[in-house]
Amino acid sequence: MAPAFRIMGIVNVTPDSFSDGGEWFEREAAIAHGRELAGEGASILDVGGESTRPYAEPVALEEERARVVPVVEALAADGAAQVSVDTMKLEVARAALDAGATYVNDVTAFRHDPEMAGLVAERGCDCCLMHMLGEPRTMQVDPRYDDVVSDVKAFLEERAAFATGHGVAEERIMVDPGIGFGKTLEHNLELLRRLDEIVALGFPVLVGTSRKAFLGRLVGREDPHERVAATVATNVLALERGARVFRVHDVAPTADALKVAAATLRGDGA
Ligand code: HH2
Repeated sequence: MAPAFRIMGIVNVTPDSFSDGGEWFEREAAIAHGRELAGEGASILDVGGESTRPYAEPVALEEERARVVPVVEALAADGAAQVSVDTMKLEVARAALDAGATYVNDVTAFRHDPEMAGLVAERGCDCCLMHMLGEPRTMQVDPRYDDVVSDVKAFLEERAAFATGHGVAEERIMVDPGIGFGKTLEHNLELLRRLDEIVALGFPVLVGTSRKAFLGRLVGREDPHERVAATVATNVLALERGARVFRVHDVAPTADALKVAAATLRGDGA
């Protein structure tokens, strides 16, 4: 039987967290962090060099490539987990695939760089197509939908058709409702509540709720590090509704919770 879930551990190579350590420290810290997450049960490591947080400023191509490639190379060489690159830039994705990544996580679902679809097709790698309203700099400014679930579903269907139309094999595609990307608190909760409707598209569904602001608002926690229990709650509910891949910062508690949830739901893990 296929595993009930996979965990995608988040490996950020962005200067915010290790600002005064210089480039080498940042890189070595990211590699060590990725190894730790694989040890805790992440079967995918998602390496990103550009923040997509609301209002974040874009990072230049050369800078992003220089951040991401050495980390991808080291983690891919370990062979402990599949390595994903979290980028919307064609050239960064290509360089990461050359360095051993086998998964492209593009939060624009090939809209920023439509040639990304051809690259994924040519390399035969996995990809995630995520819904986002607008772009990171502006997406949280008054997002509106007719019906958030139907709108997101139609978008994902269209992007999956775009990908397969460019030669990406259906079994290489995962879809993601893009929690927090141009959504209010209510939109996020409705997407999670009705996630089975996204699952009905037939592609494995990935969800990324980890430490996000809407959870902080719900439980009154300003510090993202204190949103682990809130994150775990969303992931258990998403598993129950059919999600298969969970993008998280806190792999160990998520793995424990999902093991228990999967054993309860499927009776296969005890
Ligand atoms: N969320 C973020 C980044 N990439 N990719 C997918 N597929 N789904 C997501 O929900 C998702 C994503 C949020 O990124 P950011 O705000 O940059 O912070 P972090 O990477 O620490 O989560």
